[in-house]
Amino acid sequence: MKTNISIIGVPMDLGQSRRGVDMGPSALRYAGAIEKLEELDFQIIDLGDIPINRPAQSDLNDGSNLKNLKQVIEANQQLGDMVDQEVKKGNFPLIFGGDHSIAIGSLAGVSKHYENLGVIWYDAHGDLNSEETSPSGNIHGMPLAVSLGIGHDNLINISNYTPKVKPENIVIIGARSLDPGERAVIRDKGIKVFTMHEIDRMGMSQVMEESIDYLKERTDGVHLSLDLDGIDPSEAPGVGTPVLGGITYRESHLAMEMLEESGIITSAEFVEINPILDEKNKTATVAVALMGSLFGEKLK
Ligand code: HAR
Ligand code: MN
Ligand code: MN
Ligand code: MN
Repeated sequence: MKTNISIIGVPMDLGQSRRGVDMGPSALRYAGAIEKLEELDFQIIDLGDIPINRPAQSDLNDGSNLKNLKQVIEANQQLGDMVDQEVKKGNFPLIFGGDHSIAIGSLAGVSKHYENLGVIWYDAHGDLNSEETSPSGNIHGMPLAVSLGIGHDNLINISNYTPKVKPENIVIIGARSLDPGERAVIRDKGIKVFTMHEIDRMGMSQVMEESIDYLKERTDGVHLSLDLDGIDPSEAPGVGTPVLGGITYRESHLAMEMLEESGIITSAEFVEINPILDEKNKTATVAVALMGSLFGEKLK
């Protein structure tokens, strides 16, 4: 029997400075995410959107330079608890962002259920900054570091344990904008990265084959964290921090199909869709198409 998919929307835009990404869950629903998954014969449990506590103005509320720290912690704690419950019930958690800071909660919820959780970070960015290295103070540039146990105490200890993931269980795909501090983390921790350079040279097929083999060997579950800015802005324009020279739609489609064939993915999130910056909901439409591939749609 197919596992049920539990959808959790996180209308969060406080992990960065441009408003609009809070509408991501609506955009995904409007683009037909649920219908697509139902067509693929999954039982969908739509848990709706979790409430986000919006401050009157952008808050630097604990004297750190982390924007909206308190709200980001609250939302991620709640998300972590919900994801945890769904995994306990045997459901597949599928999280609709929201900015990428919500990966902190997703990983907090899934990670304790696995001995060695793997993570695929499909993104133009590394999201490996900390308070010390961040050029922006935006927490959406930090979730992978936080999950490794690097960062503010109250972020790394969400759900009361740290770290959520080991560096050798991570594969970053699509990186093309890495800050100096992020490069240092990648080097020091030995994180596996397929930058756009490798995708160009090897082709997506080989990148995915190697990623899947690598994760299969060492993990017992894999969370796919898909930031739509990993895809080229010509095809996914509705994102807050577009970076030229990204992964194509076709390559992404292939990547999702190969992940589906491998059977390694046990939870996923689609983040950073900003409908205000989009062209006729194109980016959410791309995301829904990729969900289709990830969950087994093949045109025959
Ligand atoms: N690296 C930059 C920072 O930390 C930009 C991060 C942009 N992040 C995302 N997530 N969109 O991938 O501020
Ligand atoms: Mn990201
Ligand atoms: Mn990104
Ligand atoms: Mn196809």
